[in-house]
Amino acid sequence: METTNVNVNMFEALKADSHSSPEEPPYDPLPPIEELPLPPTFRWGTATAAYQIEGSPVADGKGASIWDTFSHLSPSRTNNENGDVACDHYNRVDEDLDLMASYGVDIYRFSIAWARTIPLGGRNDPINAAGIAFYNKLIDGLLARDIEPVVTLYHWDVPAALYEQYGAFLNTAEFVADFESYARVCFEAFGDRVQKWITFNEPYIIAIFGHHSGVLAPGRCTEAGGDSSREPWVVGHTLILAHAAAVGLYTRDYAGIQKGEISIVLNGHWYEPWDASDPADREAAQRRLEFYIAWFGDPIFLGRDYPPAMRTQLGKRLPQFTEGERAQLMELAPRHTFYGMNHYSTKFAKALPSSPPLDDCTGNVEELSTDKAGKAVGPVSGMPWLRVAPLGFRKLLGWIWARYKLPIIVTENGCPGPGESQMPVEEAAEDKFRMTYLGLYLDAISRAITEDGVQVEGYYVWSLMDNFEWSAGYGPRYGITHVNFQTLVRTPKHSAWYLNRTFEERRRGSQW
Ligand code: GBH
Repeated sequence: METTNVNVNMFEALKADSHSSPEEPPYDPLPPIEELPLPPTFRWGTATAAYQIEGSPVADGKGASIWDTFSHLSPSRTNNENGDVACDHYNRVDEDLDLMASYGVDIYRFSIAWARTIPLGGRNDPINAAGIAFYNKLIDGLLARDIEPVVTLYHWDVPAALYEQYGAFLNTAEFVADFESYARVCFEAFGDRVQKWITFNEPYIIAIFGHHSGVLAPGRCTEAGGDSSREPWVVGHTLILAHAAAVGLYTRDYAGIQKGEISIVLNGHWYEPWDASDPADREAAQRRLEFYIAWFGDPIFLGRDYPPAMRTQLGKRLPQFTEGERAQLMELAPRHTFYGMNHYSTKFAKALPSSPPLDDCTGNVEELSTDKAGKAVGPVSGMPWLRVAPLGFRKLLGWIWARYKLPIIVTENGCPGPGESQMPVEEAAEDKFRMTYLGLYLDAISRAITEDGVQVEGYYVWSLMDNFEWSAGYGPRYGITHVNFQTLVRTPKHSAWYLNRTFEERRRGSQW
């Protein structure tokens, strides 16, 4: 197997890179990659989402999802691209399974396309046997290669019919009933072989990016006929109750026999105060984390109401949990055995002086990429918002652990390299920037475990392969495998071998 030595200080290279652009702000030196140890039980893998890789939007009876609709709007809101072919994973599943096996992954996190299994989505709608068969083939192929399937029930692709009929998440009672029914179909069909379930991927993004800014499907916002001051909070409420319904169902009817676990994946940046000497900015950073993460984390993992800062600011626009729902959340909170954490980067939080506008969703906080002194948290990746900040990651691991006391699984982490989308495959495959990012973020996990006492159990890199990056189309490349979107040829990047080797070695570390 090919190995790549990145056990060098890449910082100089990164600095040179960022200084090639005159507008790039300075940042404090990053630590060198030490390749610190991880527990022998630590599990690693790759992650994907159905719409981003599968293609075949109508094959074998699949129904349309809101992403099929959204990616075909005119004018385009997805860079004139769509997921009709994507990585053609639907037809290349065997090749992709072999690829993962060659990387030596322990797990594979993928999502089920709801509209493949129930084309119209609803609780009285027919089940599509061919859709079930596809995921059976995938799951059996993983197990045959000794790879554990980790299944996300919902990664942003609600059946279009449910959105057309009742607005999907906007109708809490209807959506909860349909989601619970869909979850049952999945537990019945796959639960004999799947031990780790995730209900929703990133409820914050579904609520805010889908119903506040409208950048992602279904693209709602005040300017487009929605209500950014109200709808995101309704959507968040629905997601919490739909999650609870699925967890309740699983613990009642399936956990005893199938012996699996179920949780949710929350994403969020870490926030540093813009002016660390200003108490208002320090509070703003905390408040921003609560509006991002504790919005879902407190009700789900603590069985509590929304964070007090949210109640104070949002008043009646933040829905109430009924007595019965509170009791349900309290009962289910301790059933969660892990916290799924998607994390990419760190930002600065600056307190805004006046009272927030009605459609504020941040906690009255301005988010910045530089602090008061004009410094960035780290070098910029291929995405302007994504800077290399392993210390922020370590702090967020500690924040989540302190608040929820649950073992953390990092269910997504990764980045596109600067300029990577313009590179020929040979150059893109030598992805030193990504290896440096991954190496530093894995060191942060090691430090969080050994020095801060945080329990971290696994790491799933985003992503197995370059794919359809939602509104950005095929521009940003997050894969550890290069995909040529004309020929669909897959080419492993060096980071794939780096992860393979580094997990082998780190898990043999001396601490354990
Ligand atoms: C994840 O979302 C998704 O689960 C995955 O499907 C996706 O491909 C992957 O990340 C890479 O994007 O408001 O300027 O800070 C991450 C969602 C997208 C949230 C970018 C924060 C930053 C824009 N993130 N977003 S900004």
